[in-house]
Amino acid sequence: MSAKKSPAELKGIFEKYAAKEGDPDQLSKEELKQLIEKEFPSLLKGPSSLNDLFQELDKNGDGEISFDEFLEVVKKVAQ
Ligand SMILES: [Ca+2]
Ligand SMILES: [Ca+2]
Repeated sequence: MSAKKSPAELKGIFEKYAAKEGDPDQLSKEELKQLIEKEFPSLLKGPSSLNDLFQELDKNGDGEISFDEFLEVVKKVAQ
């Protein structure tokens, strides 16, 4: 499976999971978990747990992941 996804695909993935609960433009920790497990499972095989990943991604500390913050995941996958 290629980790490379087009910007449109990424936006689609983000929106699909972000819309599950609460703010449809933000990923909660549970939504991020589902997204990572389904779309980027390789991220959880490394040393960082989901909690670490969430805290790292939530740059503004509001407890949710915006699309801009989500793009940091993509950079990690692309490395
Ligand atoms: Ca949400
Ligand atoms: Ca945030």
